[in-house]
Amino acid sequence: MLNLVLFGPPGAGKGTQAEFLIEKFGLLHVSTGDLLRSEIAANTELGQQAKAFMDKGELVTDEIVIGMIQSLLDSNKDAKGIIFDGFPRTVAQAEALDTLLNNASIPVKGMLSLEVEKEELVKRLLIRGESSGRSDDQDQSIIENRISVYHEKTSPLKDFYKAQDKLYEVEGMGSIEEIAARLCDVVATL
Ligand code: B4P
Repeated sequence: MLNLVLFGPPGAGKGTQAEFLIEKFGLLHVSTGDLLRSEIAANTELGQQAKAFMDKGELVTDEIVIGMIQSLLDSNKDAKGIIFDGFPRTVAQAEALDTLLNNASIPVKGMLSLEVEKEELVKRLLIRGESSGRSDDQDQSIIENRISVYHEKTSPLKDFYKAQDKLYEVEGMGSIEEIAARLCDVVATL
């Protein structure tokens, strides 16, 4: 199974690039952000809990997110591979994912880390905020908080995967097509 972690700060292009990768390599797309937004739209109890964190630009608790991933893996055992977009975001989530996948002998093959400058991230998210209706994209201070949370809690994951020899850093500046081509080149070697 070709299991990949698509990684990067908010606005790095994870969701955008996942669309290219799922089509080219026939992978299942798992975006914890999209899953959480569906729960919010359906006004479930989980969605209500998640919304309180997401509106402030904070991470949702590990317990909620890991539970969602666990049930998703259980119901997609026949997938050709999975692209994890926006997950894991903490070391605890990465450890839980390793346990789930290693127990099933389908480990993560690689982490693709999109490298983008902070000014560009803020610019992209403010532009998306004009049309997306996403409350976490509307306000520069919430966007800045998301980027700070990324540096504090999420970026250490690069070392986690580097220690396993699975980290692939990819330039995330440039056109969407240029970046997609760089990612596809890396995935083709895995
Ligand atoms: P996500 O939905 O993952 O949102 P994100 O980090 O902002 O990334 P996204 O994928 O949406 O943006 P992208 O880079 O594709 O998470 C939202 C929230 O959910 C989190 O803050 C957190 O609260 C919660 N959450 C999610 N997963 C969690 C977890 N595992 N644990 C705890 N909490 C979790 O694209 C951004 C924009 O840039 C797009 O509009 C795109 O069009 C544009 N863009 C992309 N590439 C471009 C390029 N090359 N040039 C110009 N624009 C580009």
